[in-house]
Amino acid sequence: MKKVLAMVLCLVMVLSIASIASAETVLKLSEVHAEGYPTALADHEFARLVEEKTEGRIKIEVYTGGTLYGQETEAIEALQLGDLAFSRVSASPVASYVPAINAIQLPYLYKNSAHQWAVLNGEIGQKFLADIEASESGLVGLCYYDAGSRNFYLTKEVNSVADMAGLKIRMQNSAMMVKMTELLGATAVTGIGPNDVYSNITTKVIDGAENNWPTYQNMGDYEAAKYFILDEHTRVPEILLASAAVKATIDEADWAIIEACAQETQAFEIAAWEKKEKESEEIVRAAGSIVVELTEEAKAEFVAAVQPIYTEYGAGYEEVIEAIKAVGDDF
Ligand code: BDP
Repeated sequence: MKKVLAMVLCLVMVLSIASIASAETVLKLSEVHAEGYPTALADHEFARLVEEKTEGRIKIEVYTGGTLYGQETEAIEALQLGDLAFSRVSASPVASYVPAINAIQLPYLYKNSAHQWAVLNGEIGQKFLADIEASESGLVGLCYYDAGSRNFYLTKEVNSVADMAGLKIRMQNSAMMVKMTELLGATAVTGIGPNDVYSNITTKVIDGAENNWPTYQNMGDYEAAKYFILDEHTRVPEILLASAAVKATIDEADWAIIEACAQETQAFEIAAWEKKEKESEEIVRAAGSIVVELTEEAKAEFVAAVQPIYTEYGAGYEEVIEAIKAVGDDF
């Protein structure tokens, strides 16, 4: 009798272990930045929180350095197909699938970082984030992260809009950003993932690119293009995206945990961002990068040159653009 009981107990244990194992859902997250970059740190924190708060039911594997998808448009399409669960991407390529997102990343829209964050974490920004899912793009926006401001970096010195003429500049896969480059008189080159910018500068396929201090430094691009033009043309936030198709397979309560964990990582990323932004600036300056501070007149020329974007990409969003600008009165 005892033997039978022991066997039954054993069987129960084996079966329950098996059911625990099969109840674990493993989801992938794709990231173009290397380990240690602020967004990559946030991805891992997100994975850690989700595993902890779902008590191991959901495990997120983070793939950094663009190893899963080298271009964010590829990752976004994988999310739409349900082949990928999460991807931390820049808002620029998201607008190719959810055009409304262009309204929160128009050139020279924000006065400074505080203005941008008051908008993104206020009613306007949260509505745009929710619109990603409502647009039926197959994408779900979980939270915004910081990416500072973007600036051109080139192999040639630029002090005015006229100096931009004819330069071949790698831009993100975004029609609006391409248009902006053209309005400045340069030629936009798309289809190059951020990890391939350095090699394309050294082989002279492009004369440079544009990005924030951390990407310029972390990707090593500062070693190929030493002029960093502080024109601060855009403030493009990062977005942690999820796949709507994958969301549909997850228990509702667990999805609520996922959403809350994503929100929780925002402050974590912003803290890491602030530290990295300073460090990167110091590194590139020490390495001999030439930082061009545009004169007020030159900056005004850049701002004026890109204004047609507001008519083309801001059409239908006039009121919200005014509201975004009005938030800036407090800063
Ligand atoms: C960086 C963003 C990254 C983009 C990259 C780019 O963090 O998500 O992929 O720019 O220019 O600032 O492609």
